[in-house]
Amino acid sequence: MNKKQRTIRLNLALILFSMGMALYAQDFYTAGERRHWLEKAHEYTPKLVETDMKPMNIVDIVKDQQAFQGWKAVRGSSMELFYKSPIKEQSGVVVDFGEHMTGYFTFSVAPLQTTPDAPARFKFTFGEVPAELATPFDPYPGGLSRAWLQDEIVTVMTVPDTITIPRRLAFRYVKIELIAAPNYEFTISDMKCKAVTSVSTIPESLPATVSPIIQKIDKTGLNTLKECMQTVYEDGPKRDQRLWIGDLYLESMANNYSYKQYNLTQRCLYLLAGLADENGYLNATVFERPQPHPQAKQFLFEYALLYNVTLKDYLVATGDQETVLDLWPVAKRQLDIVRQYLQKDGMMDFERVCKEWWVFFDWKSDLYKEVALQGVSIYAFAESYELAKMIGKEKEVADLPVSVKRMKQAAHKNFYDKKRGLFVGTKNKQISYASQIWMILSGVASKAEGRQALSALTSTADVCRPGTPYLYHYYIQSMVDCGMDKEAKEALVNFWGGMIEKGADTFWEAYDPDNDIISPYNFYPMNSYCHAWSCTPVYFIRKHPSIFQ
Ligand code: RAM
Repeated sequence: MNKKQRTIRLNLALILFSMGMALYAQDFYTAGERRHWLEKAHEYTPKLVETDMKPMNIVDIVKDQQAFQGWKAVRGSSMELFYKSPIKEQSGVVVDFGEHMTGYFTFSVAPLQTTPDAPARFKFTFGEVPAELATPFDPYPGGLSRAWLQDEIVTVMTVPDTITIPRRLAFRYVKIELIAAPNYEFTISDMKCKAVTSVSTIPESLPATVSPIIQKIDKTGLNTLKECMQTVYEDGPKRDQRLWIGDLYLESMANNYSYKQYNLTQRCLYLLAGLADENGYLNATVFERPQPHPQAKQFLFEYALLYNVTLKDYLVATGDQETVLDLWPVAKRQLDIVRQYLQKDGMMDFERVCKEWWVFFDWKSDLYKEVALQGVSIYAFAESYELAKMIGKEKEVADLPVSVKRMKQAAHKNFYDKKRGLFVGTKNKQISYASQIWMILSGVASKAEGRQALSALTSTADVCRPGTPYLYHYYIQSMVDCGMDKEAKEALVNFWGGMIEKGADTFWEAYDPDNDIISPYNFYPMNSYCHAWSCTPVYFIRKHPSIFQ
C-alpha cells in the first residue's frame, strides 16, 4: 500500500468512525419533543399543602418479644411536663407525633435561670417505627448509604433560639439526646413538624357497612399514598424519595380510585419521557433536584413496560387523549424492548435479557424469573395494543396481536406442568408465586388453570414466596383475574391487616408475616415503612367493592 492509499484508507476510517459516533450520539427523540415533555412536567408541578403538626406525648420505647421487631411505644408523660423540665434531666426521651408525617422539624430552646454562655449539641433520631429508635445504627451493616438513616446532630450556638432541621424527614417518633451539655439549665419546647404533601382532596368515605378491618386497611393505604404524593409520586418519603416507574404504576392506580389528582400522574409521565435515555428507553428512576435528571442507564425491564400500562390506566381514568397522544412515541418505543429479545418460537430470550437489563419482579435473591419475564412481556404487548386502539394508533403496532398469541402458546407449551398444575421454568424448576402470577396476568393460564396453580402454591413445599408488598399486589390481582374473590379478600386482609396488627400507621416496603426483620438492604432500619407500592389495597377495595367491601 503506497502513501496515497494509506491516507485514503485512514480518511475513510475516520469518516466511518465519526458516522458511527454521530449515530451513537443521536437521540431517539427530537429536542423539541424533549423540551415539550419537560415543560409539561414542570407545568404540572403541584403545590405542596403544608400543615403544622404538634407532638402528642412522650413515649417509652419498651422491649417486647411480641411487638413488631421486638419494640413497642408505651404512652408516657405529657408534652407540657417535658417542655417545662430541664432538658439535661430528660436526654434520651422519645416524643410521639401520633401519626406518620413527612416534613420539616422545628424546636425552640430557652434558658431557665442563668445567662447561657456556651453552645449545646443534640442528636435527634427520627423513626417511622419504634425499633428505629432502639436499634443502634453503628457499626452500620447495611447495603445502602448510612446517610439515609434519620439521625441528625444539631449544634445550637445561641440560647434562646428556634431551629429547623433542613433535611425533610419522614417519621412518627423523635428521640432527643443531649450529647454536649452546657453548664446552665435550659429547656426544649414548641416542637412541631411542617408536614407536606401534594394531596389536597378528600376521597369518598367507604360505606359505614364496610367491616372495621377493611376500613382500617383503606385508611392506612390512603395515608401511605398521601405521604408518598409529593412533587412526584415518591417511592417512600424516607427513602428513596424519588420517582420509580413501578411505584408510579401502583400509586397512580390507587390515586385513580381515591384522591383523583391526575395532574401528578401527568407530571410523572411527562418527566419520565423527557428524561428517557438517548436510545428511547425509559430510565427506571429519575430525580427532581437540583434539576430533573435520570438515574442514567438504570434500565429495569418490567418498569419500562409498565409505563405503557400506566398511560393506559391514566387514559381510562381521565379520557385525556391529548396527553396520551403526546406520549405515544415513548410508549411505542418501549415495545422494541420486548421485540429485540423475542425469538421466532415465541419465547423471550431470557438469558440475554438478564445480561442486558435489571429484571426485578420482587426483592428476592433466589427468585428464578424466566416465567415471569415471559408473562410481563405478553402483558405489556396486550395492554399496549389496547392503548393503541383507544387512540387510533393500532396500525402502528399491528404486529402485537399475532405476537401475543404466539408468545402465549409458547409459554403454555414450555412452562405448564400439567401433572402438577403449575408453571415452571425451562432451565430451573423452582415453583414461585411470581411465575404463577404472571402466567395468570398475561392470560397464558386459563381461569381454571390459574385457580389450580394458585391453590397448589399453598400446599406445595419449597415455594419461592413474595418478599414485598410489590409482588403481593400482583398476587391479589391474579386472584381477582381468575375469580378467586373470597381468597383475594382473605389474602388482602391477612397480609395488610397483619401489618396493622403489628402497629402500622402506613404500609411497609418489605413485609414477611413470619420475619419482622426482613430487609432487602441487610439492615431493617433502612427499610422504608411508608412505601408507595404498599398502598394498593386502596385500589382493590375501591375498584372492586363487591369483592373487598
Ligand atoms: C427500591 C425502592 C423502589 C423500587 C426499587 C426497585 O430501591 O424501594 O420502591 O421501585 O427498589
